[in-house]
Amino acid sequence: MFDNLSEKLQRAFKNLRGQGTLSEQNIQDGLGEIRSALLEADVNFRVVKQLVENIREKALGQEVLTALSPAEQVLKIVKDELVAILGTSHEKVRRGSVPPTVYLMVGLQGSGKTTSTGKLALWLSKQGRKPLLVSVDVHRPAAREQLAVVAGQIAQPVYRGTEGETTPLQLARGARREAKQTGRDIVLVDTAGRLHLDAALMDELGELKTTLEPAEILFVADAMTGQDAVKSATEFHDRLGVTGVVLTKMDGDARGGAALSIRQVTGCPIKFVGVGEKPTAFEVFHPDRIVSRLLGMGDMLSLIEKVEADVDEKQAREIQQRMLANQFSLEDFRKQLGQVKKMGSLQSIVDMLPSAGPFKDLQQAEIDPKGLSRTEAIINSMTAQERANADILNGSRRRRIANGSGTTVQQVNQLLKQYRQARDMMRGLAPTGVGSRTRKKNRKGKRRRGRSREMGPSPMGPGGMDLGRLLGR
Ligand SMILES: Nc1nc2c(ncn2[C@@H]2O[C@H](COP(=O)(O)OP(=O)(O)O)[C@@H](O)[C@H]2O)c(=O)[nH]1
Ligand SMILES: [Mg+2]
Repeated sequence: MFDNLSEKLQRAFKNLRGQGTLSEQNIQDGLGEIRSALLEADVNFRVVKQLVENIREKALGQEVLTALSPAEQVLKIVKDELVAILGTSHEKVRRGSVPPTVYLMVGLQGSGKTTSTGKLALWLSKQGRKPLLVSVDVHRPAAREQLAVVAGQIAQPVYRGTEGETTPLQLARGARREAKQTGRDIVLVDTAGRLHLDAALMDELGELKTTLEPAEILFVADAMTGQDAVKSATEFHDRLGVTGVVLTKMDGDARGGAALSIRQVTGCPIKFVGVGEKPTAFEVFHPDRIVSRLLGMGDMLSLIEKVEADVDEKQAREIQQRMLANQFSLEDFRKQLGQVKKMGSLQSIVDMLPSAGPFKDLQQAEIDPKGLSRTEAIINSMTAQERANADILNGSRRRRIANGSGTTVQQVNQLLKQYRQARDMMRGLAPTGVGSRTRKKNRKGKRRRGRSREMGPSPMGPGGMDLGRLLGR
């Protein structure tokens, strides 16, 4: 998330970086770039205007601090302003005064309400709460069934209603009664959505609000819809008084501007973000962390923890030894991919890196998890002998491997080509090149830099190996 914005902001700061002092002119230039970066990231234009104005005022009024360079000074102002918009710490969810607490999940159809209801229930249950789920979409039985399936996946109870309960209100009341009787302390109400806002839906939700007195009305917004999400957030908020926002699909190529805009335009805090389809792909929203990431500072601490926990140092060293001895086999290649997979989504790791410095090109590497699995499947279908010595892989062996791994002979050939390239590259590096700073051309002809020595053993593979190249990108 936020890739484009942080890249643009980085560029704006880079241009300022060469300056000795902050003059009105170079602030002006930098602001222009910040402005267009924010607009391109789909931040609402009014929000941008306000933000840029605030930054200008602060930057101009700023004394020239000797401890900070002009770029750092502006960076700090921008960071403070973004944090001011998003809030400094995360907002806790509320509890009702009488149990069970009720939360209403509202939003347009397809925004991720049902999915988020399940995610939130799972999250709450991990906090020691006992949720009961209920869908009040009486118009679409499939919608209610979907919630039941979601509840099953996370092993939380769902209220299905009795025969006499035909209205949203009756269903919600029924759920509340059931929660009381069965000792569930929070009822999550998944409401009906529409493709567009209409009066009937608003009346229905308004009635639910009046009767149930929910502690939270969470507006579920699809981050990918950008300014449309901001518009519907405003409408829902005006009508219902939204207490918090769940921003979904932040794992997609959302430009991220919706997050800044919704908060600024409606004043409603973002409480959670959805980062995938699985029930666990759900995070408490931490504005300060997002801002650091947005500005390309990276969440280095979380990254370091992740790398330390997941990489098998010993195995990495063994592979390195074999590389040095020119014995890098397909088996080693596979082990290495295994390590990459163990670290979870590579993209989530790449996201944590600062978008500047040695990692810059990695951000664009776009590692495809499907490609990783395919590569593993192909190598798994080989015999030990074949893995040790790729040269014996003739046509009929390749056909057998393709069949066995559910791939095509072309894909097997492609993998072998990648492997050979990787092996040859290592031959070129060994014995002195391994572990040192290496520069080489990737396929697009752009220069790409491997991990530098200062970073220690690479999580992607030992010795500054170029992962993008290994994966044939
Ligand atoms: N990638 C991704 N997909 C999501 C996320 N949240 C929901 N979805 C998907 O969005 C689609 C619509 O979600 P759903 O919960 O049915 O939306 P509803 O109509 O508002 O209830 C489904 O295919 C979900 O799997 C998310 O955070 N990331
Ligand atoms: Mg739904």
